[in-house]
Amino acid sequence: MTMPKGLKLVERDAGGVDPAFRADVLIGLAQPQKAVPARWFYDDAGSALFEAITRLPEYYLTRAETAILERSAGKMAALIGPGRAVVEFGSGSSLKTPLLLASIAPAAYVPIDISGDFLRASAAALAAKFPGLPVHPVEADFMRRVELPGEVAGLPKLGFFPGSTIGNFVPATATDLLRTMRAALGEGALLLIGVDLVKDRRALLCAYDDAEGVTAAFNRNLLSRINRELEGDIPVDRFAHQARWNDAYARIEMHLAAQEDLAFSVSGKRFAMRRGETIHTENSHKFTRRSAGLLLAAGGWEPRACWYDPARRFAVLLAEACPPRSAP
Ligand code: AVJ
Repeated sequence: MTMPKGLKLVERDAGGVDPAFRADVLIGLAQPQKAVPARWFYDDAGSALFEAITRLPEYYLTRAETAILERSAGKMAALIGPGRAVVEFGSGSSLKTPLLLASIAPAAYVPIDISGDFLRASAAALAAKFPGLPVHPVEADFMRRVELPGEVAGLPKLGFFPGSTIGNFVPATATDLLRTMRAALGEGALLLIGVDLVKDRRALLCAYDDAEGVTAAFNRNLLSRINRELEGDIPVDRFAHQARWNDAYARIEMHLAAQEDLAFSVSGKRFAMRRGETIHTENSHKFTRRSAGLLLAAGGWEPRACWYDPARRFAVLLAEACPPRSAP
């Protein structure tokens, strides 16, 4: 088992806080529509709450995508071929990765995650499950350009971006991210990407507003994290979780709505909110096969194949890095 300590590319200030978190929160809270980027959900508590979400009856995404990887593994493997370095963006601690690794005979596995503890735990679990597979974890924010470990430099790559995480980004940012991935993965790379599909809006709203309130806790944890890490005094329990369907952009939005006029400070800066005013915390875009294909193409990836779960709630697409643009 090859299991190096891993590359660490996440910055920390004197208090152990990523300075990009402070900057994003202070800028986001100063906007007319307050907003904090969704990637800051995933501290250790947030990552654990997300794991709980994936087990909720309402949250079909994880089960649907796992079913696709189970039932279509053979066809995927035939198109992907053996000997690639699998580079997973935002590895978390999923069950999907072993399904993929077991079917394609990869040459190495490179999980990239911003949450160091989850990264190390899942990398160690995978290395134990696949003795002989070199595992090279990278603790990094994949939104910035990630330098891959030297050990996989000569190998063809398969990017793996499951979970419909691409849906968290507005189209301009999603396109940038796909281009960044293409640049990091190199010529001849493939990308296996999961996207949640447009469907009945009630089913979508329930998936983001579950009966047990786990998604509400996940949403509110962002405020607790701000209080913990950025010297905040936000009255967390005065905020209500909201899930909304934005039809123009085909996306679920999560917000935290102030239940009364209130004020708080973060990092020594004062903020005030009126009753009903919200902090926008997440977009989760939903796709059709065509809209996903168009986004991939805009990001420099040519869609090659698409698989669905039996209920057609979710899709996994395989795309190939476009050669540098020639025609038309
Ligand atoms: C991990 C980004 C795919 O958008 O469905 C789950 C996160 N947010 N419930 C999603 C999430 C609320 C999730 N992704």
